[in-house]
Amino acid sequence: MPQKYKFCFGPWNISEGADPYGPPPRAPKTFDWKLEAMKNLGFDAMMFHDDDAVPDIDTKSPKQILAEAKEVKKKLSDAGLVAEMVAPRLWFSPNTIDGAYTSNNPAHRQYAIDRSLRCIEIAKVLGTDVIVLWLAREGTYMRESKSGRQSIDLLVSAFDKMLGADKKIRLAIEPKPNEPMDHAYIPTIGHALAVAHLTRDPKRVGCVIESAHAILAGLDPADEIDFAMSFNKLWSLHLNAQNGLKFDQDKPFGSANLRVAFNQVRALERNHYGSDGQFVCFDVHPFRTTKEEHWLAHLDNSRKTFLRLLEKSRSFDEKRAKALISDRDYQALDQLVIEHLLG
Ligand code: XUL
Ligand code: MN
Repeated sequence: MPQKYKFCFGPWNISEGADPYGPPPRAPKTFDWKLEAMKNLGFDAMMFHDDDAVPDIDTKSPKQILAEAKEVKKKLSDAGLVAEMVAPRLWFSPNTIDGAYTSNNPAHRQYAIDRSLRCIEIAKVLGTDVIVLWLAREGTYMRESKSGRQSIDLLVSAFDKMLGADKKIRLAIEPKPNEPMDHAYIPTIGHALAVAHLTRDPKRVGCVIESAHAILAGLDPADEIDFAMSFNKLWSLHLNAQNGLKFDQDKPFGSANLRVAFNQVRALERNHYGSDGQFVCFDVHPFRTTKEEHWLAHLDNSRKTFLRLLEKSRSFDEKRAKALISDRDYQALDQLVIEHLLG
């Protein structure tokens, strides 16, 4: 049976277009507006940061946080949607200016752990066991400011506290090699899966691949997918596109390089991604110039492109490809792929 894919995005993917050089070109939309948009687009699930579910989370009591999370859960259910994951947003607070779990300030490290435990409580209410950890500021702007060895110990100790707090949750690490940091401590899927083995429950530590992050690390996202899925550790996926080694662009899926996108879809197919309930999420943003009336097109287009590439993957002449591989005629194989993509 061919895999049927389920699709997802997060409220931050309907973004206002702010960049460091000028004001946002679009005014923010409410959570309810975004939820309605997601429903109308026919997506299946929403990704959350803890404060997407409970805004201004640091000013609220645990009781209030749970009450607001319950309201969000009800809104989701009423819209026929589910929560795909919750991620602690550990990079906005003044307490995480120098990193979260690896901050040089012990009080700030404690803040990061407390906030992560609250995030787990929110995930339980929203009905997901996946906690995504994008380790935004776990790294350095200058190498001498932190010890890499101590930072790995601190990361493992933080993960252990989360795993100990709830026996069901799974931690999905989302590696990224740089931005906002010069160098991050968990830059690739290999790093994420190696660190998993230092924790108290390696079975519950896996990963999320984001296409753009893999490209920023100089890797092919399709190889990262194959690698993670060889360990059964790909629990979520952020598809998007990235034009070379620049800032993290989060372009619509397929936008920068159709062949790289095609190979990601092929890797998902051969590994039966989704058969354990995983979603295909698009961590994409509108182009900065996007007008309000076109605000959702990057999400719809990413899914459209994914589905077109799925057809391309399923109709690829595997027999011919195999024969060319046996004959070591990679020039003809290259052309076979190009002609197939050109249609
Ligand atoms: C940052 C990024 C985040 C994570 C979730 O580059 O991709 O949006 O996906 O925290
Ligand atoms: Mn992402």
